[in-house]
Amino acid sequence: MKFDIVTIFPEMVKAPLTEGIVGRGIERGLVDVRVHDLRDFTTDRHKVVDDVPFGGGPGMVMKPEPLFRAVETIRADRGAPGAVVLTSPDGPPLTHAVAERLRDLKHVAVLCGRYEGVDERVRQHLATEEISIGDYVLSGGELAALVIVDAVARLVPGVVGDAESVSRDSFATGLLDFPQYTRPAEFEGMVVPPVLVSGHHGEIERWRRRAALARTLERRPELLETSALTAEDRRLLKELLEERERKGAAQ
Ligand code: 4F9
Repeated sequence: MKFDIVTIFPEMVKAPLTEGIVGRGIERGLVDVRVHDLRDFTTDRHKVVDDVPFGGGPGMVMKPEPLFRAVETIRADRGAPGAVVLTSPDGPPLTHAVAERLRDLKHVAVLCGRYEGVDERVRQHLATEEISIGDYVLSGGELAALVIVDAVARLVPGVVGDAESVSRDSFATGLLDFPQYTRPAEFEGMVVPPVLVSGHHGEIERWRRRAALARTLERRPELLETSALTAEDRRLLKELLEERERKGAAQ
């Protein structure tokens, strides 16, 4: 999986990529990330990357030429990326499905925007899509780019050691995760649900599925509309809803 990140703060982006799971993916040769300094694609003595907005107003706007030249250089050196993503709070949100789609493209360029603005011609004629990582403003798109790279890279086979853990992750399953516990079985009076230490694998699976459904119902009910539910899941959900009814009625 190839990534090319274009930024005015290359050092901000590079360090986190050397750590953790993405770092290991890079070491193993499964992920290849190049970070490009946008200023290297300017042609003026002062390496100017932004300018005042036409029509007036506060803030600066990122100039189109350096961004177009950066992507042109990436195309020449690394081949045409399958997507040119502009990080932007105006874009559709990053989801598991978006991360899977980008993973399948094998080569993604990410342009780190800034909220004050990016010349509209970049959005219309250079970026193939915009992606937001949430409804808040960041000082720049660098952290958003890192979030995108992390979410996509961990879906590349072999990057996460345990493939089963990736396919079982919440959002991969369409549900929130079930609660996890580790030793000790009792800590300061707080106990681990006995079924988990029972060794009954069938019962453990059922308990986990029910707990995942309960948590999703409680916190993110809208996810249930798009997750793949079995007949048994629907039966459990009905049970959970009835339980909720009874508890609600008792109060
Ligand atoms: C990008 C915010 C993606 C949320 C880019 C300032 C941004 C952002 N998601 N904020 N520049």
